[in-house]
Amino acid sequence: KTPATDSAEVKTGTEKSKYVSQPLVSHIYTADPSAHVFNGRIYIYPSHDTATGTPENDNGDHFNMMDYHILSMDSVGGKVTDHGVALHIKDIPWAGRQLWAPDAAFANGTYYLYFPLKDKQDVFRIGVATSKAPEGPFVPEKEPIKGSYSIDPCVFKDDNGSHYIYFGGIWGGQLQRWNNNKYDSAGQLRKADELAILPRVAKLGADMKSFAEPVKEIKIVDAGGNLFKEKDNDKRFFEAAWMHKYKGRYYFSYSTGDTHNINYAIGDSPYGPFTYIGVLLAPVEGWTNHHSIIEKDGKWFLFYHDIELSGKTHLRNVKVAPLIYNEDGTIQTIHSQK
Ligand code: FUB
Repeated sequence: KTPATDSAEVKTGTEKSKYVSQPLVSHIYTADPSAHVFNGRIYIYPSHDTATGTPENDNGDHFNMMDYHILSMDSVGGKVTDHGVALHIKDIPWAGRQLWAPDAAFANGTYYLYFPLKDKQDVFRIGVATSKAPEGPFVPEKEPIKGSYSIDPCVFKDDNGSHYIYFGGIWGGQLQRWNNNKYDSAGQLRKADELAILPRVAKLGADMKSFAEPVKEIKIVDAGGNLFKEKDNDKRFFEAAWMHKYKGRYYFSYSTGDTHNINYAIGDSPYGPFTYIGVLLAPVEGWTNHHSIIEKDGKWFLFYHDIELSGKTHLRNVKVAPLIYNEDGTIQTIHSQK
């Protein structure tokens, strides 16, 4: 396999960039890559997909993952190291099933791994585990984060040192069961003409293991300031929140799930509102689309996944592509399909 960036066809100065990348590793299946630069090195916190034989359904039961492996590399295109099992479900006291898309952060001289997992009542919560090394192994807290729910945590550090956790996902991610931060097992998906369900954010406490405030909804609006409806399903939030900052503005990006885009919206506060801009990553091979964005040595990169290695929607492989901004701060849509 050629290194990821060497085989790139990147068109700059146009509205779109075309890029064909290679799986970063092929000895295990990996997905949902949350990338960070720690100590000058790129660390990727992915899901570890495995073929458990769980039948496929709309709740994503077939994504029945048991552990996490952390990957790292010096630079994009460099050798990728798999650091082995960083956290296993058997070591999490409150675990039911399904370790989904994680993220990580560094503070207080400690690395924190945030992970969604169903508890013993089959309700998704967000857990946290700690390590003195970015690659783990991580030791989980005995309980999930108090007040946490649903899936796909993304932890963002703002320039003033505050950390915010973004999360949520509808359908199998159960966000439709949470209204005003209260659980309703009968909670329904929205009807076509109803306003779409919104992603969530909370500031983290200084201990990085608690929410410092009640969870808030995040507004994603169109150019006219209107919230999207459920029928706007090529634009509304589904799952896979990611936050990054570029030239002082906050970029909230996310998957539209059943329409398979990664979209982005820009705002002036970590809490939003965020104004919808467009598609950042066009649909990839496979049902899910999930990404992260980092800057390394002055260049920006998008980490994402597809199913090139397996052809199966629950056995994915992570990839990376360059991310290119236009002069006005908009991002050129990445079309990764060959
Ligand atoms: O990997 C399991 C789930 O699939 C993630 O939590 C979602 O974002 C989707 O990628």
